[in-house]
Amino acid sequence: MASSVLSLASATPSASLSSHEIEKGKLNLGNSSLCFKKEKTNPFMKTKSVGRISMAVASNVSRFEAITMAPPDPILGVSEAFKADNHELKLNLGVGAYRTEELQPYVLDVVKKADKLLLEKGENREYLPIEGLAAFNKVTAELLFGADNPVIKQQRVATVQGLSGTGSLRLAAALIERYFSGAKVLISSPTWGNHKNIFNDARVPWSEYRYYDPKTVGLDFEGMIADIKAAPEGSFILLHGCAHNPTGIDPTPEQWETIADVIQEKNHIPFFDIAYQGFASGSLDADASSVRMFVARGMEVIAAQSYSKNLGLYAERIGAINVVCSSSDAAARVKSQLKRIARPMYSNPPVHGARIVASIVGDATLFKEWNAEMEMMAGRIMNVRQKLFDSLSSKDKSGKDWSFVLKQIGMFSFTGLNKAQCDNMTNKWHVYMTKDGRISLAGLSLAKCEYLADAIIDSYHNFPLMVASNKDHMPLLFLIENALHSLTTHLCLATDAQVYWLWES
Ligand code: KET
Repeated sequence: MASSVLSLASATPSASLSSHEIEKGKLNLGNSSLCFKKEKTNPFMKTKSVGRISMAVASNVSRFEAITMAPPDPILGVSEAFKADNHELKLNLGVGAYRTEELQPYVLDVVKKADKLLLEKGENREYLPIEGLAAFNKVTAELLFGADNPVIKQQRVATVQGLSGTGSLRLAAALIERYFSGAKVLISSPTWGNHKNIFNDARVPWSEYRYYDPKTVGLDFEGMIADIKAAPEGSFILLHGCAHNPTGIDPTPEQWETIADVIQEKNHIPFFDIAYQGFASGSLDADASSVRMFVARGMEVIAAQSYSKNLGLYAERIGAINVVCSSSDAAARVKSQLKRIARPMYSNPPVHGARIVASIVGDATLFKEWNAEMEMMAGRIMNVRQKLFDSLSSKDKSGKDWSFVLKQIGMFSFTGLNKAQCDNMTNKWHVYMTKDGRISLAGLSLAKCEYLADAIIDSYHNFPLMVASNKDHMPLLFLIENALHSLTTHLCLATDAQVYWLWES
Protein backbone atom coordinates (compact mmCIF):
# COMPACT_ATOMS: atom_id res chain seq x y z
CA MET A 1 0.00 0.00 0.00
CA ALA A 2 1.29 3.42 -0.85
CA SER A 3 1.94 5.60 2.10
CA SER A 4 2.73 9.16 2.84
CA VAL A 5 4.09 11.12 5.70
CA LEU A 6 2.48 13.88 7.71
CA SER A 7 4.33 16.25 9.94
CA LEU A 8 2.84 16.82 13.35
CA ALA A 9 4.28 20.29 13.43
CA SER A 10 2.11 21.27 10.51
CA ALA A 11 -1.11 20.25 12.24
CA THR A 12 -3.27 23.14 13.35
CA PRO A 13 -4.08 23.31 17.07
CA SER A 14 -7.53 21.83 16.65
CA ALA A 15 -6.09 18.88 14.76
CA SER A 16 -3.30 18.37 17.23
CA LEU A 17 -2.79 15.01 18.85
CA SER A 18 -2.81 14.24 22.52
CA SER A 19 -0.04 12.02 23.86
CA HIS A 20 -2.75 9.42 24.55
CA GLU A 21 -3.69 9.38 20.85
CA ILE A 22 -0.07 9.11 19.87
CA GLU A 23 0.41 6.05 22.03
CA LYS A 24 -2.70 4.41 20.65
CA GLY A 25 -1.48 5.19 17.16
CA LYS A 26 -4.87 6.04 15.71
CA LEU A 27 -6.61 9.22 14.74
CA ASN A 28 -10.02 9.53 13.13
CA LEU A 29 -10.23 12.00 10.28
CA GLY A 30 -13.81 12.05 9.04
CA ASN A 31 -14.26 8.91 6.95
CA SER A 32 -10.65 7.89 6.97
CA SER A 33 -8.44 6.81 9.73
CA LEU A 34 -4.84 7.67 10.04
CA CYS A 35 -2.21 5.33 11.44
CA PHE A 36 1.07 6.43 12.80
CA LYS A 37 3.76 5.06 15.02
CA LYS A 38 7.27 5.67 16.14
CA GLU A 39 9.90 5.24 13.48
CA LYS A 40 11.90 1.97 13.24
CA THR A 41 9.16 -0.44 14.37
CA ASN A 42 6.96 -0.42 11.28
CA PRO A 43 7.93 -3.28 9.00
CA PHE A 44 4.86 -3.14 6.70
CA MET A 45 4.33 0.42 5.79
CA LYS A 46 6.71 2.44 3.74
CA THR A 47 7.21 5.56 5.80
CA LYS A 48 9.77 8.24 5.84
CA SER A 49 11.01 9.86 9.01
CA VAL A 50 10.02 13.46 9.59
CA GLY A 51 11.49 14.27 12.97
CA ARG A 52 10.79 11.58 15.55
CA ILE A 53 7.23 10.71 14.61
CA SER A 54 6.03 9.60 11.23
CA MET A 55 2.61 8.66 9.97
CA ALA A 56 1.36 6.53 7.16
CA VAL A 57 -1.97 7.09 5.43
CA ALA A 58 -3.87 5.22 2.77
CA SER A 59 -3.16 6.61 -0.71
CA ASN A 60 -6.72 7.92 -1.24
CA VAL A 61 -6.34 10.31 1.67
CA SER A 62 -4.67 13.63 1.15
CA ARG A 63 -1.37 14.10 2.89
CA PHE A 64 -2.84 17.39 4.07
CA GLU A 65 -5.91 15.75 5.62
CA ALA A 66 -5.02 16.88 9.12
CA ILE A 67 -5.07 20.51 8.08
CA THR A 68 -8.35 22.13 9.05
CA MET A 69 -9.96 25.11 7.31
CA ALA A 70 -8.71 28.38 8.77
CA PRO A 71 -11.30 31.00 9.60
CA PRO A 72 -11.39 34.10 7.38
CA ASP A 73 -9.25 37.00 8.62
CA PRO A 74 -11.38 39.32 10.80
CA ILE A 75 -10.29 42.40 8.79
CA LEU A 76 -9.12 41.34 5.32
CA GLY A 77 -11.86 38.65 5.21
CA VAL A 78 -14.43 41.46 5.36
CA SER A 79 -13.25 42.74 1.96
CA GLU A 80 -13.68 39.25 0.50
CA ALA A 81 -17.26 39.07 1.80
CA PHE A 82 -17.93 42.59 0.47
CA LYS A 83 -16.80 41.60 -3.03
CA ALA A 84 -19.19 38.64 -3.02
CA ASP A 85 -22.21 40.88 -2.22
CA ASN A 86 -24.06 42.29 -5.27
CA HIS A 87 -26.32 44.72 -3.45
CA GLU A 88 -26.19 48.22 -4.95
CA LEU A 89 -26.06 49.99 -1.56
CA LYS A 90 -23.22 47.87 -0.17
CA LEU A 91 -20.52 49.72 1.72
CA ASN A 92 -17.07 48.45 2.70
CA LEU A 93 -16.07 49.99 6.01
CA GLY A 94 -13.92 47.01 7.00
CA VAL A 95 -10.30 47.50 6.05
CA GLY A 96 -8.56 50.78 6.88
CA ALA A 97 -7.88 51.90 3.33
CA TYR A 98 -8.46 55.42 2.05
CA ARG A 99 -11.11 55.92 -0.64
CA THR A 100 -12.13 59.01 -2.61
CA GLU A 101 -15.54 60.67 -2.21
CA GLU A 102 -16.57 58.38 -5.11
CA LEU A 103 -15.44 55.45 -2.94
CA GLN A 104 -12.62 54.56 -5.30
CA PRO A 105 -9.07 53.59 -4.29
CA TYR A 106 -6.75 56.59 -4.37
CA VAL A 107 -3.24 56.78 -5.76
CA LEU A 108 -1.61 59.97 -4.49
CA ASP A 109 -0.57 62.44 -7.22
CA VAL A 110 2.84 62.70 -5.60
CA VAL A 111 3.24 58.92 -5.85
CA LYS A 112 2.33 59.06 -9.55
CA LYS A 113 4.99 61.74 -10.04
CA ALA A 114 7.63 59.75 -8.17
CA ASP A 115 6.69 56.68 -10.19
CA LYS A 116 7.18 58.58 -13.44
CA LEU A 117 10.56 59.88 -12.35
CA LEU A 118 11.68 56.39 -11.39
CA LEU A 119 10.58 55.02 -14.74
CA GLU A 120 12.50 57.74 -16.55
CA LYS A 121 15.59 56.97 -14.50
CA GLY A 122 15.26 53.32 -15.49
CA GLU A 123 16.54 51.89 -12.20
CA ASN A 124 17.78 48.31 -12.14
CA ARG A 125 16.09 45.41 -10.36
CA GLU A 126 19.07 44.05 -8.45
CA TYR A 127 18.60 42.60 -4.98
CA LEU A 128 18.56 45.15 -2.18
CA PRO A 129 20.84 44.58 0.80
CA ILE A 130 19.13 42.64 3.62
CA GLU A 131 18.49 45.86 5.55
CA GLY A 132 16.83 47.50 2.54
CA LEU A 133 17.46 50.64 0.52
CA ALA A 134 19.95 52.94 2.29
CA ALA A 135 18.25 56.13 1.03
CA PHE A 136 14.90 54.85 2.35
CA ASN A 137 16.28 53.88 5.75
CA LYS A 138 17.79 57.33 6.12
CA VAL A 139 14.60 59.28 5.31
CA THR A 140 12.25 56.98 7.18
CA ALA A 141 14.15 57.47 10.46
CA GLU A 142 14.28 61.22 9.82
CA LEU A 143 10.56 61.37 9.14
CA LEU A 144 9.78 59.62 12.41
CA PHE A 145 12.31 61.11 14.81
CA GLY A 146 12.92 64.45 13.07
CA ALA A 147 15.94 65.07 10.83
CA ASP A 148 17.75 67.00 13.57
CA ASN A 149 17.22 64.46 16.29
CA PRO A 150 20.55 63.74 18.06
CA VAL A 151 19.84 59.99 18.01
CA ILE A 152 20.21 60.10 14.24
CA LYS A 153 23.39 62.18 14.27
CA GLN A 154 24.86 59.90 16.94
CA GLN A 155 23.94 56.84 14.84
CA ARG A 156 21.98 55.36 17.68
CA VAL A 157 19.08 54.12 15.55
CA ALA A 158 19.09 50.66 13.98
CA THR A 159 16.76 51.02 10.99
CA VAL A 160 15.83 48.08 8.79
CA GLN A 161 13.37 48.25 5.91
CA GLY A 162 10.53 45.82 6.59
CA LEU A 163 7.59 44.31 4.74
CA SER A 164 5.39 47.25 5.67
CA GLY A 165 4.12 47.73 9.22
CA THR A 166 3.20 44.08 9.72
CA GLY A 167 6.55 42.70 8.58
CA SER A 168 8.40 45.29 10.65
CA LEU A 169 6.44 44.36 13.77
CA ARG A 170 7.17 40.72 13.05
CA LEU A 171 10.92 41.37 12.85
CA ALA A 172 10.83 43.15 16.21
CA ALA A 173 8.78 40.30 17.70
CA ALA A 174 11.41 37.82 16.51
CA LEU A 175 14.14 39.97 18.05
CA ILE A 176 12.28 39.99 21.38
CA GLU A 177 11.79 36.24 21.25
CA ARG A 178 15.46 35.67 20.53
CA TYR A 179 17.08 38.10 22.94
CA PHE A 180 14.53 38.73 25.69
CA SER A 181 13.42 35.21 26.41
CA GLY A 182 10.31 35.13 28.59
CA ALA A 183 9.76 38.91 28.40
CA LYS A 184 6.16 39.88 27.97
CA VAL A 185 4.63 42.32 25.53
CA LEU A 186 1.72 44.33 26.86
CA ILE A 187 -0.85 45.29 24.27
CA SER A 188 -3.85 47.57 24.60
CA SER A 189 -7.34 46.18 25.01
CA PRO A 190 -8.64 46.38 22.36
CA THR A 191 -5.99 46.61 19.68
CA TRP A 192 -5.43 45.97 15.97
CA GLY A 193 -6.38 42.30 15.62
CA ASN A 194 -3.14 41.26 13.97
CA HIS A 195 -0.97 42.24 16.95
CA LYS A 196 -1.98 39.10 18.79
CA ASN A 197 -1.28 36.93 15.73
CA ILE A 198 2.16 38.50 15.31
CA PHE A 199 3.24 37.79 18.89
CA ASN A 200 1.61 34.36 18.92
CA ASP A 201 3.44 33.35 15.77
CA ALA A 202 6.72 34.71 17.12
CA ARG A 203 6.04 32.83 20.39
CA VAL A 204 6.28 35.96 22.46
CA PRO A 205 4.00 35.94 25.52
CA TRP A 206 1.63 38.88 25.74
CA SER A 207 -1.09 40.21 27.93
CA GLU A 208 -3.39 43.19 27.73
CA TYR A 209 -3.51 46.53 29.48
CA ARG A 210 -6.78 48.35 29.90
CA TYR A 211 -7.31 51.06 27.30
CA TYR A 212 -10.92 51.53 26.27
CA ASP A 213 -13.63 52.38 28.75
CA PRO A 214 -17.02 51.49 27.26
CA LYS A 215 -18.80 53.55 29.91
CA THR A 216 -17.21 56.81 28.85
CA VAL A 217 -16.41 55.60 25.32
CA GLY A 218 -13.01 57.09 26.10
CA LEU A 219 -9.60 56.19 27.45
CA ASP A 220 -9.38 54.18 30.67
CA PHE A 221 -6.29 56.08 31.68
CA GLU A 222 -6.17 54.89 35.31
CA GLY A 223 -6.60 51.28 34.21
CA MET A 224 -3.88 51.67 31.59
CA ILE A 225 -1.40 53.16 34.05
CA ALA A 226 -2.21 50.55 36.72
CA ASP A 227 -1.68 47.68 34.28
CA ILE A 228 1.59 49.06 32.94
CA LYS A 229 2.77 49.52 36.54
CA ALA A 230 1.78 45.98 37.44
CA ALA A 231 3.62 44.38 34.50
CA PRO A 232 6.89 42.56 35.27
CA GLU A 233 9.86 44.92 35.16
CA GLY A 234 11.41 45.10 31.69
CA SER A 235 8.24 44.31 29.74
CA PHE A 236 7.68 45.67 26.24
CA ILE A 237 4.76 48.10 26.14
CA LEU A 238 3.15 48.22 22.71
CA LEU A 239 1.76 51.70 22.06
CA HIS A 240 -0.06 53.09 19.04
CA GLY A 241 1.97 56.17 18.09
CA CYS A 242 -1.16 58.03 16.99
CA ALA A 243 -4.72 57.34 15.82
CA HIS A 244 -5.24 54.25 17.97
CA ASN A 245 -6.76 51.35 16.04
CA PRO A 246 -9.60 50.46 16.55
CA THR A 247 -10.79 53.02 19.10
CA GLY A 248 -9.60 56.31 17.57
CA ILE A 249 -8.81 57.45 21.11
CA ASP A 250 -5.31 58.78 21.84
CA PRO A 251 -3.84 59.90 25.16
CA THR A 252 -3.46 63.67 25.60
CA PRO A 253 0.10 65.08 25.61
CA GLU A 254 -0.01 65.21 29.44
CA GLN A 255 -1.20 61.60 29.60
CA TRP A 256 1.63 60.56 27.26
CA GLU A 257 4.09 62.13 29.73
CA THR A 258 2.64 60.08 32.60
CA ILE A 259 2.76 56.92 30.48
CA ALA A 260 6.44 57.63 29.78
CA ASP A 261 7.08 58.22 33.51
CA VAL A 262 5.66 54.83 34.43
CA ILE A 263 7.44 53.02 31.63
CA GLN A 264 10.71 54.60 32.72
CA GLU A 265 10.13 53.82 36.40
CA LYS A 266 9.47 50.17 35.60
CA ASN A 267 12.36 49.82 33.18
CA HIS A 268 9.94 48.77 30.48
CA ILE A 269 10.75 49.20 26.82
CA PRO A 270 8.30 51.29 24.77
CA PHE A 271 7.42 49.63 21.49
CA PHE A 272 5.55 51.91 19.09
CA ASP A 273 3.42 50.81 16.20
CA ILE A 274 2.97 53.93 14.10
CA ALA A 275 0.94 53.03 11.04
CA TYR A 276 -1.03 56.28 10.70
CA GLN A 277 1.55 59.07 10.90
CA GLY A 278 -0.24 62.07 9.37
CA PHE A 279 -3.72 60.58 9.59
CA ALA A 280 -4.53 61.74 13.12
CA SER A 281 -3.97 65.47 12.67
CA GLY A 282 -3.03 65.84 9.02
CA SER A 283 0.53 66.74 10.12
CA LEU A 284 3.37 64.22 9.88
CA ASP A 285 5.36 66.03 12.59
CA ALA A 286 2.52 66.44 15.07
CA ASP A 287 1.61 62.76 14.75
CA ALA A 288 5.15 61.67 15.60
CA SER A 289 5.24 63.74 18.80
CA SER A 290 4.54 60.80 21.14
CA VAL A 291 7.49 58.81 19.77
CA ARG A 292 9.75 61.87 19.78
CA MET A 293 8.87 62.68 23.40
CA PHE A 294 9.99 59.20 24.56
CA VAL A 295 13.21 59.50 22.56
CA ALA A 296 13.87 62.99 23.94
CA ARG A 297 13.81 61.51 27.43
CA GLY A 298 16.79 59.38 26.46
CA MET A 299 14.80 56.15 26.44
CA GLU A 300 15.53 53.18 24.23
CA VAL A 301 12.54 52.77 21.93
CA ILE A 302 11.33 50.37 19.26
CA ALA A 303 9.14 51.81 16.48
CA ALA A 304 7.52 50.06 13.53
CA GLN A 305 6.47 52.31 10.63
CA SER A 306 4.14 51.79 7.69
CA TYR A 307 3.61 53.72 4.46
CA SER A 308 0.46 51.82 3.54
CA LYS A 309 -1.91 54.53 4.68
CA ASN A 310 -0.12 57.87 4.61
CA LEU A 311 1.32 57.33 1.12
CA GLY A 312 -1.35 54.88 -0.01
CA LEU A 313 1.36 52.29 -0.75
CA TYR A 314 -0.66 49.38 0.65
CA ALA A 315 0.44 46.77 -1.88
CA GLU A 316 4.06 47.89 -2.08
CA ARG A 317 4.63 46.53 1.45
CA ILE A 318 6.89 49.32 2.57
CA GLY A 319 7.72 50.15 6.18
CA ALA A 320 10.57 49.97 8.65
CA ILE A 321 11.61 48.83 12.08
CA ASN A 322 13.67 51.29 14.12
CA VAL A 323 15.42 50.46 17.36
CA VAL A 324 16.75 53.50 19.23
CA CYS A 325 19.66 52.35 21.40
CA SER A 326 21.69 54.12 24.05
CA SER A 327 24.91 53.75 22.02
CA SER A 328 25.86 53.54 18.36
CA ASP A 329 27.65 50.31 19.14
CA ALA A 330 24.47 48.69 20.47
CA ALA A 331 22.54 50.01 17.43
CA ALA A 332 25.04 48.40 15.06
CA ARG A 333 24.71 45.06 16.86
CA VAL A 334 20.92 45.22 16.92
CA LYS A 335 20.86 46.00 13.20
CA SER A 336 23.13 43.05 12.45
CA GLN A 337 20.73 40.75 14.32
CA LEU A 338 17.65 42.17 12.62
CA LYS A 339 19.33 41.38 9.30
CA ARG A 340 20.10 37.90 10.55
CA ILE A 341 16.42 37.38 11.35
CA ALA A 342 15.25 38.80 8.00
CA ARG A 343 17.61 36.78 5.79
CA PRO A 344 16.02 33.32 6.28
CA MET A 345 12.49 34.81 6.40
CA TYR A 346 12.40 36.71 3.10
CA SER A 347 16.07 37.42 2.28
CA ASN A 348 15.72 41.09 1.35
CA PRO A 349 12.82 43.50 0.92
CA PRO A 350 11.16 44.79 -2.29
CA VAL A 351 12.65 47.89 -3.88
CA HIS A 352 9.89 49.85 -5.58
CA GLY A 353 8.04 51.23 -2.56
CA ALA A 354 11.35 52.08 -0.90
CA ARG A 355 12.40 54.12 -3.94
CA ILE A 356 9.07 55.95 -3.99
CA VAL A 357 9.32 56.92 -0.30
CA ALA A 358 12.99 57.89 -0.64
CA SER A 359 12.33 60.11 -3.64
CA ILE A 360 9.32 61.85 -2.05
CA VAL A 361 10.72 62.42 1.44
CA GLY A 362 14.17 63.24 0.04
CA ASP A 363 12.90 65.96 -2.33
CA ALA A 364 11.67 69.25 -0.84
CA THR A 365 9.07 69.92 -3.56
CA LEU A 366 7.61 66.44 -3.59
CA PHE A 367 7.63 66.35 0.20
CA LYS A 368 5.59 69.57 0.31
CA GLU A 369 3.12 68.09 -2.16
CA TRP A 370 2.80 64.95 -0.04
CA ASN A 371 2.04 67.02 3.05
CA ALA A 372 -0.72 68.86 1.18
CA GLU A 373 -2.26 65.59 -0.02
CA MET A 374 -1.96 64.10 3.44
CA GLU A 375 -3.86 67.06 4.84
CA MET A 376 -6.48 66.67 2.13
CA MET A 377 -7.02 62.98 2.97
CA ALA A 378 -7.16 63.61 6.73
CA GLY A 379 -9.50 66.55 6.06
CA ARG A 380 -11.90 64.44 4.00
CA ILE A 381 -12.15 61.94 6.83
CA MET A 382 -12.81 64.72 9.34
CA ASN A 383 -15.64 66.04 7.12
CA VAL A 384 -17.17 62.60 6.87
CA ARG A 385 -16.87 62.20 10.66
CA GLN A 386 -18.74 65.47 11.18
CA LYS A 387 -21.47 64.56 8.68
CA LEU A 388 -21.95 61.13 10.25
CA PHE A 389 -22.30 62.72 13.68
CA ASP A 390 -24.80 65.29 12.33
CA SER A 391 -26.83 62.56 10.63
CA LEU A 392 -26.87 60.34 13.74
CA SER A 393 -27.84 63.23 16.00
CA SER A 394 -30.63 64.54 13.79
CA LYS A 395 -32.12 61.14 12.90
CA ASP A 396 -31.96 59.46 16.31
CA LYS A 397 -34.72 60.76 18.55
CA SER A 398 -33.77 58.63 21.57
CA GLY A 399 -31.50 61.24 23.13
CA LYS A 400 -28.42 59.04 22.83
CA ASP A 401 -25.20 61.00 22.88
CA TRP A 402 -23.28 60.33 19.66
CA SER A 403 -20.53 62.87 20.38
CA PHE A 404 -17.94 60.09 20.77
CA VAL A 405 -17.87 59.95 16.96
CA LEU A 406 -16.42 63.46 16.93
CA LYS A 407 -14.01 62.86 19.79
CA GLN A 408 -12.35 59.93 18.05
CA ILE A 409 -9.55 60.59 15.56
CA GLY A 410 -7.87 58.95 12.59
CA MET A 411 -9.30 56.58 10.03
CA PHE A 412 -11.73 54.75 12.29
CA SER A 413 -14.75 55.14 14.47
CA PHE A 414 -15.36 52.64 17.23
CA THR A 415 -19.14 52.53 17.31
CA GLY A 416 -19.69 50.37 20.40
CA LEU A 417 -21.96 48.08 18.34
CA ASN A 418 -21.75 44.49 19.56
CA LYS A 419 -21.31 41.46 17.35
CA ALA A 420 -25.05 40.83 16.83
CA GLN A 421 -25.57 44.46 15.92
CA CYS A 422 -22.60 44.33 13.52
CA ASP A 423 -24.18 41.26 11.94
CA ASN A 424 -27.37 43.27 11.43
CA MET A 425 -25.34 46.05 9.82
CA THR A 426 -24.03 43.58 7.28
CA ASN A 427 -26.96 41.21 6.82
CA LYS A 428 -29.70 43.82 6.61
CA TRP A 429 -27.89 46.97 5.48
CA HIS A 430 -24.97 45.53 3.49
CA VAL A 431 -22.54 47.59 5.54
CA TYR A 432 -19.34 45.57 5.89
CA MET A 433 -17.35 46.22 9.05
CA THR A 434 -15.25 44.34 11.58
CA LYS A 435 -17.11 42.51 14.33
CA ASP A 436 -15.55 44.60 17.10
CA GLY A 437 -17.78 47.49 16.03
CA ARG A 438 -15.10 49.39 14.14
CA ILE A 439 -15.95 51.29 10.96
CA SER A 440 -13.38 52.76 8.61
CA LEU A 441 -14.43 56.34 7.89
CA ALA A 442 -11.80 56.36 5.16
CA GLY A 443 -14.16 54.10 3.20
CA LEU A 444 -17.18 56.38 3.68
CA SER A 445 -18.38 59.28 1.51
CA LEU A 446 -20.43 62.32 2.51
CA ALA A 447 -23.18 61.00 0.25
CA LYS A 448 -23.42 57.74 2.22
CA CYS A 449 -23.46 59.23 5.73
CA GLU A 450 -27.25 59.33 6.05
CA TYR A 451 -27.62 55.75 4.90
CA LEU A 452 -24.95 54.66 7.39
CA ALA A 453 -26.63 56.62 10.18
CA ASP A 454 -29.93 54.80 9.44
CA ALA A 455 -28.11 51.47 9.59
CA ILE A 456 -26.37 52.29 12.88
CA ILE A 457 -29.53 53.61 14.54
CA ASP A 458 -31.54 50.57 13.44
CA SER A 459 -28.85 48.16 14.63
CA TYR A 460 -28.34 49.97 17.90
CA HIS A 461 -32.00 50.25 18.91
CA ASN A 462 -33.71 47.33 17.20
CA PHE A 463 -31.11 44.67 17.35
CA PRO A 464 -29.90 44.42 20.90
CA LEU A 465 -28.22 41.25 22.10
CA MET A 466 -30.81 39.04 23.86
CA VAL A 467 -29.48 39.80 27.36
CA ALA A 468 -28.61 43.36 26.55
CA SER A 469 -32.01 44.84 25.92
CA ASN A 470 -31.09 47.27 28.66
CA LYS A 471 -28.19 49.29 27.25
CA ASP A 472 -26.69 49.62 30.75
CA HIS A 473 -25.49 46.03 30.36
CA MET A 474 -23.36 46.89 27.40
CA PRO A 475 -20.11 47.54 29.27
CA LEU A 476 -20.42 44.21 31.08
CA LEU A 477 -21.12 42.36 27.85
CA PHE A 478 -18.22 44.07 26.22
CA LEU A 479 -15.96 42.89 29.02
CA ILE A 480 -17.29 39.32 28.85
CA GLU A 481 -16.81 39.22 25.08
CA ASN A 482 -13.32 40.60 25.47
CA ALA A 483 -12.41 38.16 28.23
CA LEU A 484 -13.67 35.21 26.16
CA HIS A 485 -11.71 36.41 23.18
CA SER A 486 -8.54 36.69 25.26
CA LEU A 487 -9.08 33.27 26.78
CA THR A 488 -9.53 31.58 23.40
CA THR A 489 -6.42 33.22 22.02
CA HIS A 490 -4.39 32.12 25.01
CA LEU A 491 -5.77 28.60 24.78
CA CYS A 492 -4.87 28.47 21.10
CA LEU A 493 -1.37 29.63 21.96
CA ALA A 494 -1.10 27.00 24.67
CA THR A 495 -2.33 24.21 22.37
CA ASP A 496 -0.04 25.39 19.65
CA ALA A 497 2.91 25.41 22.04
CA GLN A 498 2.04 21.85 23.06
CA VAL A 499 2.15 20.63 19.47
CA TYR A 500 5.43 22.41 19.06
CA TRP A 501 6.75 20.83 22.25
CA LEU A 502 5.66 17.35 21.16
CA TRP A 503 7.42 17.86 17.90
CA GLU A 504 10.62 19.11 19.50
CA SER A 505 10.81 16.50 22.25
N1 KET B 1 -0.44 48.60 12.69
C1 KET B 1 -1.72 48.98 12.79
C2 KET B 1 -2.18 49.59 14.07
C3 KET B 1 -2.59 48.79 11.72
O1 KET B 1 -3.83 49.20 11.84
C4 KET B 1 -2.12 48.19 10.53
C5 KET B 1 -3.04 47.92 9.42
C6 KET B 1 -0.77 47.83 10.47
C7 KET B 1 0.04 48.03 11.57
C8 KET B 1 -0.13 47.17 9.29
O2 KET B 1 -0.34 47.70 8.07
P1 KET B 1 0.67 47.33 6.88
O3 KET B 1 -0.14 47.41 5.66
O4 KET B 1 1.24 45.97 7.13
O5 KET B 1 1.72 48.36 6.94
N2 KET B 1 -4.29 47.95 9.54
C9 KET B 1 -5.31 47.83 8.52
C10 KET B 1 -5.09 46.75 7.51
C11 KET B 1 -4.82 45.38 8.07
O6 KET B 1 -5.53 44.91 8.96
O7 KET B 1 -3.86 44.76 7.57
C12 KET B 1 -6.66 47.70 9.22
O8 KET B 1 -6.73 47.66 10.46
O9 KET B 1 -7.67 47.69 8.52
